Amino acid sequence: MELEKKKAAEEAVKWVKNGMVLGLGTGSTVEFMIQALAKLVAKGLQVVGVPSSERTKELAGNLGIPLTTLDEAGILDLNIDGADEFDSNFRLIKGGGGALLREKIIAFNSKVNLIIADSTKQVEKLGKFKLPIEVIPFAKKGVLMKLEHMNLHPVLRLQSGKPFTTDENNLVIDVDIFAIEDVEALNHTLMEIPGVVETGLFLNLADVILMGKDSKVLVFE
Ligand code: ABF
Repeated sequence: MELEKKKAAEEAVKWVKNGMVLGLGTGSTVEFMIQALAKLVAKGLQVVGVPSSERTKELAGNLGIPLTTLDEAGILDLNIDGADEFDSNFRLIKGGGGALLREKIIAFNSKVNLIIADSTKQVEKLGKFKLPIEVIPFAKKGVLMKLEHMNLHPVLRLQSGKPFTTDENNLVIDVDIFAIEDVEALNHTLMEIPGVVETGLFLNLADVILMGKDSKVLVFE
């Protein structure tokens, strides 16, 4: 799968034009893209990136990619990000790496959203991967009870035995949505729960998906 990720990532940087303001996603596929982008920057390509996580900020910064903030940038020309799952309707589950909130804000503020993925991410039905939900710590108990009541089998995400915290100092609760048919309605219901900041369901956001498949890259648009 590493080869497929790298292939998709290398294809993605061909979409980058001189002078663009870029959204830089998070995850191992994006890391291949950042490495490829850094090589182009070293050869003179002029771009500026808005990182979607502290992890991406550190990597891109260390590799010499000029960075800015979303406040400074405003609308981004192109956002390149990974995904945990995607279906044929371009609906995504994201947030396995815990960066869903900033990733969704960047995606919403980008003219074009390019998703890069290996072929294991393509699914007929979303939900084999648990859906991450970002939650304000104060609301943890109530949100967990509500999600339990909705039969979504919520699990508070842990890291080294402690609650995982996002770059925005929130918690992540992972839920099982495989049995759900109407993910749009589910997303709406989840967003109505006080304390839920964002979900990892990215609906109507992806424009193009580049999927590595063996040594090729398939383009879905
Ligand atoms: C981010 O990284 C996420 O939203 C998604 O959770 C993850 C994909 O990771 P990888 O590219 O490592 O599979 O884009």
